Amino acid sequence: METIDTASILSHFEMLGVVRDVKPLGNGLINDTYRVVTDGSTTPDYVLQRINNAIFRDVDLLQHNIEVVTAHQRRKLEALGVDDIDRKVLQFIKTRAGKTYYCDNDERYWRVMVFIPDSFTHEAVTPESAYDAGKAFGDFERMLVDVPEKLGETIPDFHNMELRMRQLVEAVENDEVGRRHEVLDIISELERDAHEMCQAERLFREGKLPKRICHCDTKVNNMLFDRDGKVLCVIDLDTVMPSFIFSDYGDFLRTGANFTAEDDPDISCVGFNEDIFKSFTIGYLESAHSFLKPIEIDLLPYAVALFPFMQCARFLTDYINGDTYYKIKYATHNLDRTRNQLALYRDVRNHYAMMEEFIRKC
Ligand code: GN1
Ligand code: MG
Repeated sequence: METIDTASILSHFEMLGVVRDVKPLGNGLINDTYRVVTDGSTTPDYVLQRINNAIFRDVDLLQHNIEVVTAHQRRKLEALGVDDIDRKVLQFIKTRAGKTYYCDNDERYWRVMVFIPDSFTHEAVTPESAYDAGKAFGDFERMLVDVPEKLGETIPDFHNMELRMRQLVEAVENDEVGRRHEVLDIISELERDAHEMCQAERLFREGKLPKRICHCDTKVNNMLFDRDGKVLCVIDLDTVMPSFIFSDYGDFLRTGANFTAEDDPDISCVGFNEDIFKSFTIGYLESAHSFLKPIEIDLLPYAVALFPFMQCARFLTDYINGDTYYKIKYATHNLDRTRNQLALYRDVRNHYAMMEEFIRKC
């Protein structure tokens, strides 16, 4: 394991207090995250994060997006007279050079945020918290409809299903580590449905479907809750960028409405939880219906299928490539994730009629 001199990294940031401890935080698959504990009760704790710049290649653009978005959120909440704003918007600490990130001598990129006290992440939701989560993501998107500048894409074509299929085909052709023969059945199932699942890109090219700023990584664990299980705020803002608005809806249900974790190797536990779907949908549409176009609402059930499908293709691509993208804990971790997401995708497809009917009623 690499050794990291956190004291030296932190010394570049305008932080308060004396650092007592630095320990790993959260379960993100891309960045490395630590909680920085400071001495005494008058100074905040902090979150130190190493931004994975093999994946986020333009850290300057990424941090600029985040600064624009959090400043915009803060202004909106202030205008609404909301209390406790520091618990509802992330706050980044500047370096002594006035930036919100620091690049060390080994070209590793770091940033520091204030840790929101008494906040928690969860890996699963209940029907009650799913309703709150729906409202929170709808509010998040609604707040960002009038961001005063055009944001760049921190990962170009991030949720472009056509690109994800091309990346899969390329991985299969190269078969870098000789795993193709293990997954032929999954590849052909994905290829069978690819045309249908790529419909968003076609609608976009035809000018029928817009892109707007959305979060693009609405996993359940990318949200902070307070002690009573109420949503405080949305975190992990690296992927906030223009995309299809239904991404946030579909991607949340991918983790929130799966009966089990996205990497549960026992696929008999995988399935689409209708109760979570219903509460999340009610909450989401309560805050998002005012700005969604009819086509964006019509595509919601499609998005619920698209995200496990896309995630299945992405995990599978990474497995075939020899696990170069997602953090893994054991050799077949990405394969287990792939099968899990495929099982969820299949089950979601059996719920199309129910979803359409429910969304119409909402
Ligand atoms: C990654 O960083 P994390 O764990 O919140 C990934 C998402 C995937 C997710 C799958 C930048 O999110 O797109 O849906 O893993 N983020 C990136 O669990 O690729
Ligand atoms: Mg995360």
